[in-house]
Amino acid sequence: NGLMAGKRGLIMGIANNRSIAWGIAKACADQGAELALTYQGDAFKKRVGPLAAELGAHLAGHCDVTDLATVDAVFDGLKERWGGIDFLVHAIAFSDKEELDGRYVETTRENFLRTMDISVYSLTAVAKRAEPLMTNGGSILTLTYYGAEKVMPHYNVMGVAKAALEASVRYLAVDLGGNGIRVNAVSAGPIKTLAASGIGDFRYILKWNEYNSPLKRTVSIEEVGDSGLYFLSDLSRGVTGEVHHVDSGYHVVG
Ligand code: 0WD
Repeated sequence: NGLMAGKRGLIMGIANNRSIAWGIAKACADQGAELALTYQGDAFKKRVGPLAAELGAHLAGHCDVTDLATVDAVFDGLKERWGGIDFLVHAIAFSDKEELDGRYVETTRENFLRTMDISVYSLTAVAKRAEPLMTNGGSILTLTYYGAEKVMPHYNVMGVAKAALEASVRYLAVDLGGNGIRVNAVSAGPIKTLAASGIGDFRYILKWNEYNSPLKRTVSIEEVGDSGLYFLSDLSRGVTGEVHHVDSGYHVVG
């Protein structure tokens, strides 16, 4: 029963119960999806383990996208366990928080490359491994932010990375479209998560969105989860290469 009945998917990027990926996982499980979750390192295993249990989800193991052997292990494990998957959520990003403050021009080459590797290349790396598992077509969803389109204070190198991520969505949509695999992004408004706590003056950004967005409030992980559900389910079967804003409408005014 439900929109996701009979569908199996991998969710990457749950750090804790405030993660956007957790909002998406809950929405999918509520609609009957069977889920596998990855975590990054033992510290997060302690948090993600109980969350997996709450949804009856499979723990698909440690995955650090900078170590492609751990990515291969996750997809090999899923092939063995399920034979294939129907959807994939990529909610992973990282940059040195020292550089999510002050001027973009100060970005170091080392952090630029690391930010691009973890926040951009990883989508292509997982899409490549998901493609052979999506034998009945599928849906891949990533998370982006308005800082890709307009300069947002402190977002800096992450804004440049999100612009490249959004371009990757379009190129992947073309590459995988022939196999019935769709690739889309949700551009979420600011939400207080672990990753967001690294961004300078984040509370100000939250308040700014609250005062200036058409809905006059920020969005929740449940709201991003419900919009994510549309992209992961067959409701959006005619949609690919899209960047969809779930931001209380901020992008029409900001
Ligand atoms: O305001 C916000 N919070 C917004 C976030 C607005 C718009 C977009 N986003 C994006 C983020 O840029 C990111 O792409 O949403 C995505 C999810 O971020 P989040 O929910 O805000 O943050 P958080 O709860 O900290 O999750 C980030 C995940 C963590 O999950 P896991 O389970 O993997 O630990 O990214 C993970 C991080 O650990 N992560 C990595 N995962 C694998 N390999 C790596 C890595 N090297 N680095 C970070």
